[in-house]
Amino acid sequence: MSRTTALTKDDLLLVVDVQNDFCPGGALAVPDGDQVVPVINRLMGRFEHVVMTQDWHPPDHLSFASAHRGKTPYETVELSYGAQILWPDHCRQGTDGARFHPGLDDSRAELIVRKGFCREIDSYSAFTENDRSTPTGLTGYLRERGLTRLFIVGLATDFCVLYTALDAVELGFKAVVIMEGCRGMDVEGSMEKAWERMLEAGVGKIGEADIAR
Ligand code: VGL
Ligand code: ZN
Repeated sequence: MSRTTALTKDDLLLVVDVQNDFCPGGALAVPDGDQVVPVINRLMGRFEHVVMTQDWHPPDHLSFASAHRGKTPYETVELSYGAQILWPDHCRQGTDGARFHPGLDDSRAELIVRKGFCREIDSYSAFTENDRSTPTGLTGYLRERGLTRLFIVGLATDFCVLYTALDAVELGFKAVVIMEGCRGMDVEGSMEKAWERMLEAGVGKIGEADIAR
């Protein structure tokens, strides 16, 4: 019996935040973040549908420590919707850091979802912002297009990939994370916790080689 996954025309590759600021040398670099680029380029050729997300913050975004007097990155503050980790300034709209990694092939992307552009709200998930109520529009797009299963790759496994996968399942989609296509920040055990939460929620975890040829 084979345990490979066969792709169909209702499957989508969702490429999360493969941007310069999340790659080595960037403002919020994920260790080895750039190593996902060749994997994702290869995977894009296997899918009928590709959507990408782009973290896209105004310069005074409230997820930036610099927007709060006396605060430093990785501290937590209370925003209107609850606890929010503060980050170094990253993915500011129109900057080089916000651009996709130059090696990433974006030619197959049929939609680019920008997120985190409301000054007061951060957005880890590609579906719903951190206030847990403001939609990005991705749910409507997928439903209208009849796309039901998401294969998720990108940065970072323990933040934007995690919340995107959890929301996908909660919204009634199937979600599968392709391991080699992701890298995590791993702050205080966040990687192990992320996989625990995803597997418990019913998110699939596969390797690139598990996709049927
Ligand atoms: C991300 C922290 C802040 C991510 C984005 O893409 O995982 N993490 N903004
Ligand atoms: Zn961000």
